[in-house]
Amino acid sequence: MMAAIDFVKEQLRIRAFDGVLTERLVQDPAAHGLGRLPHAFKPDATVHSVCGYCATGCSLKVHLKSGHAVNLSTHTDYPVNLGMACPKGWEALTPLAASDRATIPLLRGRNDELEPVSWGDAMDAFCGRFKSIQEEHGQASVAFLSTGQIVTEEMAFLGSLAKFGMGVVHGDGNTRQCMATAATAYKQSFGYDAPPYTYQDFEESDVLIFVGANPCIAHPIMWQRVMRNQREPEVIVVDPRKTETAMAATQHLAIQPKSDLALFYGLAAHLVQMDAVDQDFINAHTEGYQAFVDFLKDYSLETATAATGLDYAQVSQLARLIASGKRVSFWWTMGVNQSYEGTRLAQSLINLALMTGNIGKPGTGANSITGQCNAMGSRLFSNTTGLLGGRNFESEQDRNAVADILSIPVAKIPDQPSLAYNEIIDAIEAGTIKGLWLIATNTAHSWINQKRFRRVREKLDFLVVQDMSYSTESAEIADLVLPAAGWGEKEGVFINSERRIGLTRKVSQAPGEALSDFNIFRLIAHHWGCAELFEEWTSPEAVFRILTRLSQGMPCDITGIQGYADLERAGGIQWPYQRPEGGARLQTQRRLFEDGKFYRPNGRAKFYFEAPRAMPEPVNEAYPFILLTGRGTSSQWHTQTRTGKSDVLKKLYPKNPYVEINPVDAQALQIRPNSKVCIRSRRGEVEATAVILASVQVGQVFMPMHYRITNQLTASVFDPYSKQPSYKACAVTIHNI
Ligand SMILES: Nc1nc2c(c(=O)[nH]1)N[C@H]1C(S)=C(S)[C@@H](COP(=O)(O)OP(=O)(O)OC[C@H]3O[C@@H](n4cnc5c(=O)[nH]c(N)nc54)[C@H](O)[C@@H]3O)O[C@H]1N2
Ligand SMILES: Nc1nc2c(c(=O)[nH]1)N[C@H]1C(S)=C(S)[C@@H](COP(=O)(O)OP(=O)(O)OC[C@H]3O[C@@H](n4cnc5c(=O)[nH]c(N)nc54)[C@H](O)[C@@H]3O)O[C@H]1N2
Ligand code: SF4
Ligand SMILES: [Mo]
Repeated sequence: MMAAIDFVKEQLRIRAFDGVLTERLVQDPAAHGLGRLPHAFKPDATVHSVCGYCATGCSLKVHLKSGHAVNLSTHTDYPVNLGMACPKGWEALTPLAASDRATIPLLRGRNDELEPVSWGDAMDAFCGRFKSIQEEHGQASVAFLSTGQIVTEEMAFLGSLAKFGMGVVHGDGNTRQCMATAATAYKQSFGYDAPPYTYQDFEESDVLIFVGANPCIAHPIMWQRVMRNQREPEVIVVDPRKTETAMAATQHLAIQPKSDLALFYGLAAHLVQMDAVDQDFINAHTEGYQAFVDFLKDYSLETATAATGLDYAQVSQLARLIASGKRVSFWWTMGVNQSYEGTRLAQSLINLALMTGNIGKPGTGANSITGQCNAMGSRLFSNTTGLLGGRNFESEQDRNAVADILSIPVAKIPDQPSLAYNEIIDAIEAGTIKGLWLIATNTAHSWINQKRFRRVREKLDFLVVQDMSYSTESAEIADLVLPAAGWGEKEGVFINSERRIGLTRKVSQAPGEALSDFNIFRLIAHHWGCAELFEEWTSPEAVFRILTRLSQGMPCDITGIQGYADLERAGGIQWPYQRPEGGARLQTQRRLFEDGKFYRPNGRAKFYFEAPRAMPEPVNEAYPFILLTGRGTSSQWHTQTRTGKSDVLKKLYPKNPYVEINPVDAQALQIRPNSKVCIRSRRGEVEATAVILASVQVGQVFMPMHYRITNQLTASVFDPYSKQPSYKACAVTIHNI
């Protein structure tokens, strides 16, 4: 009886505290430091902040006037962008003032409309609905899907709150759509998810091979770094399309979609035959080479030529360049990662770097370029498929280590990894997951095979969307919308493509009652009744210090960084970073594996390989074209919830959805420029404007992902190891309307 009374008293205490906290968070944000600009900023200060769009991680200088962010300029001394920025960066402040900003929580009411509610009611709905779903269907019946676009402190908070506090078992991120392949490939080959390069490598390489990457559009400032290369480099672009990057390169290999694996195995076989390999490096630092050589006996430059549709001369010239002994670097992005055999393809590039000793030295490397501003942060600290700090949920030792560092009971840590994004969607379809929480991702536009996703959504009992904007495709179909602050309205760190941890600052007030994701998580922790686990998680910087502790002894060890001031002073810091002995100066550019030691238990990198498979959805008579998808312009970002709000950017890209088609095909189908056409796949039918361009090959068409129609066509096909969607190729037919 006493115990029951104590329990009730405790509940009342929590509720009373919650009430006060909620009131104060909403009515008097200054009480929690939410509303004020950080005290360090004078009303007319210039604040250094890292851009919140792509993974390049440029530093921007935001100028305040009377406490308001009025404009920005670039930062000449920052080692990433050296004073440059792309159109999205220049326009980074504009979306903050968009008219569709989410300013108050919305809850779907009796008449099926989303209606404004207080944060208190929103929290009651969030906790009440999710808890009752868990009571009825089990702990694992609520899941979350997060992002590579919130700060690392928020990602870690979300993953820890959901998994340790709310008993959620399954949570994944939109980084599954993007980086899972590279992460899996590195983990297997190197023993840890560790892109090895530093941006200086763009400038120090003699031969840069870009595979399935269009940095002119997607990472313009990385491309500027290539342009600064003084070594007269050969720049080779392997892409079915003659992209902006391919046009600027010294060589374009217009490969047939999804034939890359045959190309790189053919090149590897040729290098072996020519004895153009670095046998000393192979012997000292790798494992599995002989098995790889045995496997390669079926491959040659001839098989590569036959499979890819490339000229023999082109392929053999590439082989000669790789064999030349110069500094060769391999770079890849979504043309590799978003493939049904992406992991092995990424590893075919890793294998080439390893066998030629092109790793750990200036201008070399097997280098995956990341996409979103904090994709790398999510890979290490989102606590989704991997436990905090690049650990494993299955490992008792790892669970104990995390429980120890966080001072939480080890029983709170699940002993199984999360289902991947696609498996969470499958579980919703199967009826085992009933509640879903989306944070900073717009699944109802960006996920593959949208019609299926819309059908699956109907099976959810409760969908929560936490976003900056009311008008996203996902927010529109939510049961509860939690209004979030965006980039520039909160602080924390992003980790860029070269592992550089950079600080992003609060320079503007979030509108209305929108709260930073960080404070939304605090609020939820209190309402859920698990705040005692997060007593130390009081501010982003306090969490950053927790992250440094979590990194201790891991390959990403950043125990040398004491706080945000260190990051600001140093111009960002690449992981790993332990404090140098004797106070040695920090090098601003650092690459991994200079000592040839990899993270696998025996210190050696491993060769992974597997025979290429046929395309899951090849063309046929009914669907004779391969649809390629990707980035359209440097002024468009993903589902356009931010770049679609800038009048300046809107002038720089086509307003309406379009499809690019080769002139030969257009003529055969009597499609005229700018006419309306219908594109149909086995999953859907959409309309777009025809753009006739020789940059796409005959038999292929291209549609940018920024328009919501594109993913109505794509197919639910995934890489078996990384579970990343194969967005880049499906069969379609096209005709005039
Ligand atoms: N402006 C802008 N910049 C962005 C983004 C954005 O939305 N807008 N998004 C960011 C994010 S999250 C990401 S992940 C990156 C993506 O950056 P990228 O990967 O560079 O961009 P994509 O256009 O998706 O794909 C790159 C290329 O892959 C090619 N490709 C398709 N199939 C194949 C194939 O089978 N083989 C080969 N070799 N190539 C193929 C496509 O033709 C395309 O040109 O960009 C980041 N930067
Ligand atoms: N067909 C096709 N589809 C693709 C791709 C492709 O190449 N082809 N690429 C895939 C790739 S690589 C990616 S990364 C995904 C991207 O897909 P998404 O992540 O779904 O796209 P975004 O538009 O970036 O969505 C981010 C959402 O977060 C919100 N937001 C921004 N900042 C914040 C914040 O600080 N807090 C909160 N709570 N919300 C915020 C934005 O308003 C927006 O709604 O798309 C994938 N989809
Ligand atoms: S290149 Fe990327 S990080 Fe740099 S300004 Fe453009 S969007 Fe921002
Ligand atoms: Mo991405």
